[in-house]
Amino acid sequence: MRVGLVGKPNVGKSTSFSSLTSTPVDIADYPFTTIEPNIGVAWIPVPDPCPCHNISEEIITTKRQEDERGGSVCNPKSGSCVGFRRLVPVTMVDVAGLVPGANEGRGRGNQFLSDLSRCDALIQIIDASGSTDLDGNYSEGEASSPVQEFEFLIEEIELWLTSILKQGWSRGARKVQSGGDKALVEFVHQMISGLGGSEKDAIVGIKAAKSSGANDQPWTWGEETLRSISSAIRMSMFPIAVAINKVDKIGKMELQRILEYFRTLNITCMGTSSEAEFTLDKARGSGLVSYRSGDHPSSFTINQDIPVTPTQRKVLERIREKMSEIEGNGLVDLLSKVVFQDLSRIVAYPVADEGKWVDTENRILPDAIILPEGSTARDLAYGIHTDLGSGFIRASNALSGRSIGGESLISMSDVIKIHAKT
Ligand SMILES: Nc1nc2c(ncn2[C@@H]2O[C@H](COP(=O)(O)OP(=O)(O)OP(=O)(O)O)[C@@H](O)[C@H]2O)c(=O)[nH]1
Ligand SMILES: [Mg+2]
Repeated sequence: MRVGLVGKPNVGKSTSFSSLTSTPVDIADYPFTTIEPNIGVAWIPVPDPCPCHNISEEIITTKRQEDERGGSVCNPKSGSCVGFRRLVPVTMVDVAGLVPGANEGRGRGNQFLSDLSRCDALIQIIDASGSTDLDGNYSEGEASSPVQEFEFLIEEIELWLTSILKQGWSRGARKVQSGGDKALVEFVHQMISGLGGSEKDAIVGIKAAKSSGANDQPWTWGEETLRSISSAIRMSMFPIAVAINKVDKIGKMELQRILEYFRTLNITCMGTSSEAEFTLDKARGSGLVSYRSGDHPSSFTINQDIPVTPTQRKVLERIREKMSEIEGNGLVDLLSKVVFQDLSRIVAYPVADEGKWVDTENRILPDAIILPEGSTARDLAYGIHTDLGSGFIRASNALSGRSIGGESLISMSDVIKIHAKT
């Protein structure tokens, strides 16, 4: 799972990245602070409780009541689980800012878009305060609006995709004409596969061309038709959610107005203050505050056993006051919505022993694998290891005890043992 942070320069992409991944990166109040992409891991809670809450008392040695982990008894190889709230990893990519005209070489040009290859979704960080223009420079009055920021970004990504399709389109489309739609889809698939585009994305693109009234001689298709293909491919390959950032600089009504706009477009959106979350993440790192990632940013507690200076306390209380006005639980919550709602991902827990739910080293539910909805037991096997996929014989559902075939669908929170040839 890979999610890219995009937007015009100077909006808080790197601040968001740093708070989500607890990784220090360059952050500054001018455009193009980030040039090379930052890559890190964010941890998001699985919406359903970890199956370790279903483990019978007979097979665990740790007593739940005595456990500081709120009853969780699993042993995640990575991440953690407290109170049956299991955290799974999402790779985050923070790229350079995008400016209008990037497709013609302005700013960093299109180079950075290649950095987004293989991202499953994008989160656009938008500056709610509107204090900088689309190039990220401060300007008098309202320099640019959230709507403008959103529209130009979509346009730039689509123009970039169009320019990729345009390269050798008519020659390539003519070459595959005897193969019909199937060959045309394959031709488009090849062009976008380097960016992580799938056959499904190519099918969606060709369908869009047809329904836009394109003729049945694809090699004659012009800019407009290729643009409709790009638009459909963009929506399929890079669904976009929006973080209305820097909400600490605007009023509640103004935030509601902006959110309303994106909601009518059916876009997942949330008001955020990545600067506040960044400060809280640092404060948690140094033990000053406690909170669970994904809970509301005003819900932190100031720890009593560590001395907090009056200034620190003032800053923290100011954050609490400002954040308490905001709906939604911040960046981790937004990321969870992208993964589990927009992308409909599920989580399955493979084990080596379906009776004890452990791996070969006796670790309880060590792995949590994120899969697309509609994945089969065989897909899960491939998701764990290619050898397990190619040697797949059958699987068993550890909850029901039933044996299942390779084509059986996996559901959220399934605990599965894969039987494979070694
Ligand atoms: N008030 C406020 N300032 C913020 C917030 N998030 C980021 N900033 C500030 O905005 C400026 C730009 O932040 P960055 O994270 O470097 O922005 P960026 O989008 O990565 O910028 P580029 O890499 O140049 O494209 C910095 O001064 C941040 O401190 C926020 O939520 N509120
Ligand atoms: Mg940056």
